Amino acid sequence: MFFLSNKASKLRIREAENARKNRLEFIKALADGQVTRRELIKWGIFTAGGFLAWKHGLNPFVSSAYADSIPTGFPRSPLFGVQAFTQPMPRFDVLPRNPNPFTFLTPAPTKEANTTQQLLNTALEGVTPGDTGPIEGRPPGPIWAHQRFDTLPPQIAVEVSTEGAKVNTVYNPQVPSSLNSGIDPTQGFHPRFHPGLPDQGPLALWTFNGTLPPKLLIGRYGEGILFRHRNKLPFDRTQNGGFGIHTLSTHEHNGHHGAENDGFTGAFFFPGQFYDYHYPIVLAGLNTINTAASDRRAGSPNGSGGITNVPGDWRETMSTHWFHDHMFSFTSQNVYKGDAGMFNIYSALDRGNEAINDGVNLRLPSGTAKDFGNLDYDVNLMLADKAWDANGQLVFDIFQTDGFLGDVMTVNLVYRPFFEVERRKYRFRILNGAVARFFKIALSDGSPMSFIANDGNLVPTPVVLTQLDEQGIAERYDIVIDFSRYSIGQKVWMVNLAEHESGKLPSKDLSLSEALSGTSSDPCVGKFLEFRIVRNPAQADQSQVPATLIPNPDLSSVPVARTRTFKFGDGAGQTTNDPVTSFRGPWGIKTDDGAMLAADFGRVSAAPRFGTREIWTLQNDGGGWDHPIHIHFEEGQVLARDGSASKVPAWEKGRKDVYRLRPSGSVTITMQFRDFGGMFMEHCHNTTHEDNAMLLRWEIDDGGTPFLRPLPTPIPRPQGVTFEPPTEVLKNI
Ligand SMILES: [Cu+2]
Repeated sequence: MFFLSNKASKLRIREAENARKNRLEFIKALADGQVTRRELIKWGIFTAGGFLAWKHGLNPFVSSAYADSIPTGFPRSPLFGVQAFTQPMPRFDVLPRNPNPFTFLTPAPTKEANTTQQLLNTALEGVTPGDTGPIEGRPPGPIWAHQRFDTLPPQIAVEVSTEGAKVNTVYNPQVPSSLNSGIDPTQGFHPRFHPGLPDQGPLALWTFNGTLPPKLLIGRYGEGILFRHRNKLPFDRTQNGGFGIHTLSTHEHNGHHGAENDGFTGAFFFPGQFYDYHYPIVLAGLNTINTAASDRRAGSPNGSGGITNVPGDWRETMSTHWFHDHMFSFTSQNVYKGDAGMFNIYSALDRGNEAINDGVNLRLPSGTAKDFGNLDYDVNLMLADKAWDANGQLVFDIFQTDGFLGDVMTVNLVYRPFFEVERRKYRFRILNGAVARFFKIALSDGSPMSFIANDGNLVPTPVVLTQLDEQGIAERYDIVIDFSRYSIGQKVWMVNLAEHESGKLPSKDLSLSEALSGTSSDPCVGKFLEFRIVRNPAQADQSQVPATLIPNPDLSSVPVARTRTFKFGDGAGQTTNDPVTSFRGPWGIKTDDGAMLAADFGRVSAAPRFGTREIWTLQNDGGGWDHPIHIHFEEGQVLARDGSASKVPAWEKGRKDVYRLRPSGSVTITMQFRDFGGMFMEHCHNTTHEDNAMLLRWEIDDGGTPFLRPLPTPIPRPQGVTFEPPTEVLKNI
C-alpha cells in the first residue's frame, strides 16, 4: 500500500519520514538545477530506464545513508483533529471579465510576442547582471503569432498570475452565500484545506492569483478571450518549497486554438514575464461548415435573451474545460501545487439559463437571473488527492514513477466538505484534478444520476447511472442530480469506489457497501462530499434534461486520409540528448511500428495534413497499468474499444479528449485537423507518466505559411526564446 496504516509502529513511521526527507532532497536538487536526471542515472540512483534504484550510500545531499531497504509506505498526513464534513465546500472563484483587451491591458496585446526588453533579475538561472530579456515569454516571430488575431480579435481580457499562497480578499463566487453553504466571501479566504489546518505557505501552494478557491473562467462562443498570464513565482528556482518549478506553460484543455495558445510544453515562460494566450472560442469547422452562420444552433447567448449566430459545426459545441500548467517534465508537481482552474464555455445550446425557451437552449440546471452563465445550480467540482507533512504543508514525491497518490481527499481544494442544496436538480461539472488517481463516483444511497457530458462535450443522449465509469485524470464528467427526491434535513454523500494500491491503476472498483464499510486500506475510498438538503427552491425548478443533447458530427463525407497506431508502455529508450528538449523516464510511446521512445519536445512524431481526417488507435502496451491519454486540439469520436464498436459504452459515444485505455486495452478514435496549425501534444494524463516521459509532439502540416514543416523548436531562456531544428523527425510522419 502506498501509505502506511495508522497502526504502523513509531519506528516504521520515523523510517518512512526519513526516507521521504531524503527523497525530497533529490527532488529539490533536481528542481534547483543542482543535478540533472542524467547525473542521477550516472550515479546509479536512477536506472537508464528511469526507475529509481534503491541503493544505499548514494545520497550526496544528506549526511545519513539509506537503510538497506526503503520503506514503501509514506507517513499519513496529520489531520490536526479535523473531522470530515465540518466545513462548507467553496464554489469556484470567478475570474473578472474585462471588456476591450486593447485598452484594459497594459501593454496592449500584440499579434506577435511583445519583445520589449526589461532588465532581468539576477536570481533567475543563467542571468548575469545587466542582462535583459523580453517582457513576454511567448516565442517571438510569425510562427508563434496569434492565428486569426485580425479576423477574430479578443473582446474580453482576463488577467491572472501564478503566485504563492496568500489570503483571498476578492473572492467572487457569483452566487449569494445561501447558494455557497453560507460562506461569506468578504471574510478573507485562507489558503488552507480546512479552518482547523495550517495555512499553506507561499512556497508550498502555487495557484492562480495565489489564492483559493480555484478559479473559474467564464466564456461564450464567438467572444474571444485574451488570457494574460503573469508569472509571479520566485525568481530563484530553489524557492519552491521542495518541489515544483517556477517556469510555466498553461494549457487550455481542450481548446480549439492555435498552437501558440495551447500551452505547448516547451513554450514556457519565466518569473517576471507574461504570456498572452488568445482563446478565440470558435466552433470547429468554422471555415467549411455553416460558414454563413445561418444555423441558430451554432450560436452564442447575445446578452439579452437572444442568439448571436456563429460559423462552424454546432455539433462541435463544448462546455466544460479546465486549464492547468503543462511545464515539460514538471506538470505533475506544478498542477499538484495548485496551478489549475476550470473554464465553462456557454453557447446557444448550453447557455447556463434554464428558463429561456427558444427551441435551441437545452435548459440544463443553472439559474435564471442572468442571460447566460448562471451558476446557482451549476456547480464545478475539482477532485484531487493531496498529502502533507507534519507541519501540514503540501508534500510530493517524484520518485514514484508509477504515479503519485495522496492520502487526503479534497473537493475544490478543501478537505472533505459539505455542500448545502435545495430540493431540485443540480448540474455538477466534475473534474479529476489528481496526479495519478482515478475516481469512480456513486451516491451513498445508490440513487441514479443523469450523465450529460463527457470531457466537456454534451453526449448525444443522457445516460442514467447509479455508478459512473472510472474517471481518469483530466476527464470531466457532467452529471445532473435531482435532490427533489429527498426531504429537508436529509443528507446524501458522494462516494469514491475506486481503490488504489499504487499509482498504476485502480486496484479494485469496490461495491457501494464495501466502499462505505470503511474497511479499505485506501484513505481516499468512501464518502468525500456531503450534500445537505436544506430547503425548497425559492423559485420553481425550470430546468430539464432533454432526451437529445448534442449528436455527433457526421463524418461520413470526410475521407480518412490515414491511420496511425500509438502504443503506450514502459521500458522507453531515448534517441536524443538535447539538454532542454529531451527527457528520460520509464514511460514512452511507440509510433506505428517504431521504437518505444521517451519524450523529446524537439521530436516530431506525427504530422497530419491540414484539413484532413485520420483514424488513430491508442494501445495500452501492458496489463498492469491504465493510461488516460489526452490528445490536444480537437475532439475525437471513439469508434471502437479493443477493436469492437459494440464495446464503446453509451457515455463514450459523444466526443472526448481523454481516452482511458484500460489494462491491455485499446481505443480507436477519429479526429480532424483543421482551422489552426502548429505543434501540439499527445500524452498520458497520469501526470506522473507524462513527466516520466510518456509524451510526444505532433504538428499540423501544410497549414500554409508561416506554419511550415518541420517547425523549429522553441528553446526558452530568460534572455529570450531561440529556435533550433527538430532533434528528430520520425519516418513517414
Ligand atoms: Cu499513463
